Amino acid sequence: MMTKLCFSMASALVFSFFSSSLAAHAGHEHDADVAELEVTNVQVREFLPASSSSVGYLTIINHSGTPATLTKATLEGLERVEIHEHSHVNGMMKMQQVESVTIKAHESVSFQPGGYHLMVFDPQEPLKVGQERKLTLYFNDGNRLFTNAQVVSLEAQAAQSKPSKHHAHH
Ligand SMILES: [Cu+2]
Repeated sequence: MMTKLCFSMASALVFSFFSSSLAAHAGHEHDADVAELEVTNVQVREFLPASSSSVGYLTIINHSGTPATLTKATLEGLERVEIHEHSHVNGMMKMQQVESVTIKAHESVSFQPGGYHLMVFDPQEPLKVGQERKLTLYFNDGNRLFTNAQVVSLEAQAAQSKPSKHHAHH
């Protein structure tokens, strides 16, 4: 009796912590309802001289019928990664850290100049153009996604991310 009570209290604590993900799954009966996520165009820019941070971009595609919420990212060999967004405040472009980014069901979110981006700090060794570094994405339902980030130069990144209203693929 006592054991059961303790167990349910512990469960309640855990569940309240993950309440948003629980709510998202409410009504689903499948036991393995893992979000089907795809990550593409993962790149991180080399650090510029005398700069303490650099920036990473990627696209997360959510193929599932359940929203996915990214809460954290880590990059191999970097002490710290933050999720940032750019926003316009009173006509000024402002950058701020965000707690999470939600990718709605059957939609995608691109981390790109002027929008969401990963801010990376404190490399243990310099990032070199052409390297690949393991990127881990953490989601609020406990899922993790592993991928490789390509280290690119500022020039390559600028060339790729020229503002364009059209898709320049193919
Ligand atoms: Cu930033």
